[in-house]
Amino acid sequence: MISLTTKNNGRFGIPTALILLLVFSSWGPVASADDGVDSEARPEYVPRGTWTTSFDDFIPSTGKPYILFEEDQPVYSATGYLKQAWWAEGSPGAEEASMRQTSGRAAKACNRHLEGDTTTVPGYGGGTVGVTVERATNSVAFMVQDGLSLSSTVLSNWESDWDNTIYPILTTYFGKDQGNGIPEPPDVDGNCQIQVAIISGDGAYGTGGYFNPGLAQYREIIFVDHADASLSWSKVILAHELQHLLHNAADSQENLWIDEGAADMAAYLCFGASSTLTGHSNAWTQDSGISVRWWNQRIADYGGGFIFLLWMADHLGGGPAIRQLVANTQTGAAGILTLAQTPPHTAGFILGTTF
Ligand SMILES: [Ca+2]
Ligand SMILES: [Ca+2]
Repeated sequence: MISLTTKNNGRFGIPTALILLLVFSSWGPVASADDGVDSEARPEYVPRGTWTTSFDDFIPSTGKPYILFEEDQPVYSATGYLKQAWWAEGSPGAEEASMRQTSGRAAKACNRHLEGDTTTVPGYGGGTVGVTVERATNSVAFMVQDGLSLSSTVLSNWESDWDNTIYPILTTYFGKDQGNGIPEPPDVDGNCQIQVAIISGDGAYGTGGYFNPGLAQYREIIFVDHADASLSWSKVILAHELQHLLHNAADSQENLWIDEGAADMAAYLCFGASSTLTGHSNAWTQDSGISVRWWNQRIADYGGGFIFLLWMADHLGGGPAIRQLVANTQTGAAGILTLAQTPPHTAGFILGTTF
C-alpha cells in the first residue's frame, strides 16, 4: 500500500492513506442518435467529410473510467476509443490541425462566443445537433443542446471550477507556447475559448464525455453527456477531457498509457485524490510487476500510468517538465527518456537511460 498526498494550497502536503476500492458494475450500453432542433437552419460548423466514427461498437466499460467523487457507479471517457479508431484510419486531419495550431493563436483578436450564441456540433449517435451558449468566459463556452437544460447551479459551479482551477492548472501542465510566450491551448477557430458541448449521449452513467481528435483541425471542443452533467463530481470530466485536447494538440500520436495517465493526473492536480484514483493506484502497487508501459485495459494500467506521470512531475520539474514531455512528439518510452536526460528541474535530477 502506498500513500499519496493531496493538494494543499498548490503544494502536496497532507498524506492520505489509500484505500483499495474497486467497483464493478454492468449494464447494457444504450446508443441514441438525436438530431436536435433547428440544427438545419444553422451554418455547418464542421465541414462534410470530416472524420467521425460511430459509437455503435463502443462498450463503455472497456473505456477509461473517470476518477470518481462521491459516486459508486463508474462513468467512462470514450476518448481512448475514438483515438484508436482515428489512428487506425491514419489520423485524418492531424497535419492540418498542426498547421492551423501553429498559426492560429499568436497576436490575433478573439472572436469569443457570447451567451445566447447558437451553432451546431456533431451529435453522439451521428448527424449534428443545435446548441446554444449558456455560459461563456474568456476561455470557455458551455453550450447546451437545444431542447435540453442544465441547471444554473451546475453551470455556475463549472464556470468557477474552469476559470479558477481547471484552465490555469491544465494549461500550466499541458499547454504549449502558441506564440504569446505562455502555455496555452490551441485556437484554430479564433474564439480563444474551448467549447464544452453538453449533448444527449447514452443516458445516465456509461459514457460521460469525450474528446474527438478528428475535430481538432476545426475547433477546440470537448463533449459531456447531458445525462451525466449533473453528477456531483462532473467537473472531473471537464479536467480529464481538456487534458486529452491539450495533449492531442501537442502530440496527437502519444501512447494511451501516457495520455490516460496524464488525464488522471490532471483531475488529481485540480481536485485532489479520490477513492477511485487511489483504487487505480493501489491496483498497480499491489501488482507492480505489471509494466506501466503496457496498456491492456486493466485497472492497474490506469494506476501505473498515473503514478508514473505524477512521479515525473514531482521529481523532474513540475509543470515545465510535463509540458516538455507533452510537447515532445516522440512517443512512449522515447519521450520519457528524452525528458529523463534533459529535465528542466534546476537540481538537475537525471534518470539515466535504462527505462
Ligand atoms: Ca477555440
Ligand atoms: Ca452517459
